[in-house]
Amino acid sequence: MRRTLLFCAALLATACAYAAPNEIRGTLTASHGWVKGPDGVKRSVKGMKFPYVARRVEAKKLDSLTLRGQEVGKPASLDLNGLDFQGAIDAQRAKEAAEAEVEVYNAVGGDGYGYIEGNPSSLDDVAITSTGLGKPWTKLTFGFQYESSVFSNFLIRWRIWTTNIDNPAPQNDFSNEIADFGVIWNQSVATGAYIVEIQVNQAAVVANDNQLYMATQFRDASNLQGEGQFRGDLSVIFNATIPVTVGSSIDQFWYDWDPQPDGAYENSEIDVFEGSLANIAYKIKVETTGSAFTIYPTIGTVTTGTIQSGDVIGTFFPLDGSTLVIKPDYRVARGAPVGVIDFTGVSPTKTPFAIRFNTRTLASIANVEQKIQMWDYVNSAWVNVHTRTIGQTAVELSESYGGTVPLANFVSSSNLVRARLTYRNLSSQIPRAWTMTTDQFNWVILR
Ligand SMILES: [Ca+2]
Ligand SMILES: [Ca+2]
Ligand SMILES: [Ca+2]
Repeated sequence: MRRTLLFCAALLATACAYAAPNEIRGTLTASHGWVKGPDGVKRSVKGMKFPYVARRVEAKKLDSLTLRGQEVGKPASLDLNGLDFQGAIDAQRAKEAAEAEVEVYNAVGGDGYGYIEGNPSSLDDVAITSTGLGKPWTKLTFGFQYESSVFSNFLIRWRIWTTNIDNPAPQNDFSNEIADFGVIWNQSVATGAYIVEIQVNQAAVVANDNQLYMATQFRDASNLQGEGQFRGDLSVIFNATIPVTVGSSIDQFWYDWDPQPDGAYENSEIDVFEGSLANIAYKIKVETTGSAFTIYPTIGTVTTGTIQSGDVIGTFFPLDGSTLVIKPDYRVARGAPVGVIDFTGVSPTKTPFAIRFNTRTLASIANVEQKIQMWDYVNSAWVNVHTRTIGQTAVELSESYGGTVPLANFVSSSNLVRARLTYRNLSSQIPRAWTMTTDQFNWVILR
């Protein structure tokens, strides 16, 4: 059943009042989640760092007394005549045309933002332009209204599906999920509305379907799986007065309220606003030149440890019955890795857009610390990409570099890339006769 919501007509009063530039910049760390790559494989984004810039905007509150099933009187319709949104849109487009990235969806702009009080979970249909198909996302913009006067950290979770189906209640009515990840917002903010642009290129989100269904959830930050309580003092921001300028969205959204937010979006929860547009304020940009290359090491050198069996060929493919197995060398400084393999490859570009590693490794003992590092040719230093503990069960890992060193630093003037895989035993009591097995080690470089 579709309900009609009264979206405050007072939006008009602020439609022309541009918010003062009041930017907050920082970095958000992914608490959990994954993104499905163009090859259909889910890859973890946990621990990845996303730079962001946030700005204050004005957003008007709906009268919550009119919500949820009550029929409301028809408010005065919005009169957009005479408001020059097009000028602002054209200026923004001209600015972005000069950049290497392209908008494929834009429901952000103007100043007619709004929110429903106590709405920490909603979903909107997002039709991106065909330009965005198969291209890695660079920036994602969204908004939140912070209602409490006291700040505490919260978790923002995004879930993106490509198919809307009708499942029996109370199941979610969306399938074919391409991304589900969250970040912890820990920058103290005052009560008010914020539009936030985050840089997500490290996550290498790629949509192969132009019809997306994208949910935003605000939850308790103590559950790092994104399953915490919904935060009633945070609300999704809508762009209520100007239509979607790039891509499209039907004038409706999925209001996750029945009987309370549960993170399942049902077609019985579709809602509209009376006199205002029901589009969540999202913007998506992609890198149009992006394409992914798998890079196999041309050289693999065991710089610490001795080879028991195999060679670099064993690291090309996982689960191929071919591996590189090394034994530890304890003639190293105390606490230093006892197994180190240095790999060299050739990059398809001097200016990578994203660098990811695919590995499958194990040890013959438990509690072995493993690091992946990349050589920074500019600063002549190894830079850590990922650290984890491995053991006797092989683990496949697909990890992108999400740090702050410019990716071009990792490519030499002759297009070489160097990476290092280290093994260090964390237990001092173990027998010294053990082995480290590398079944796969390669890069995926996006350009
Ligand atoms: Ca629901
Ligand atoms: Ca919509
Ligand atoms: Ca192998």
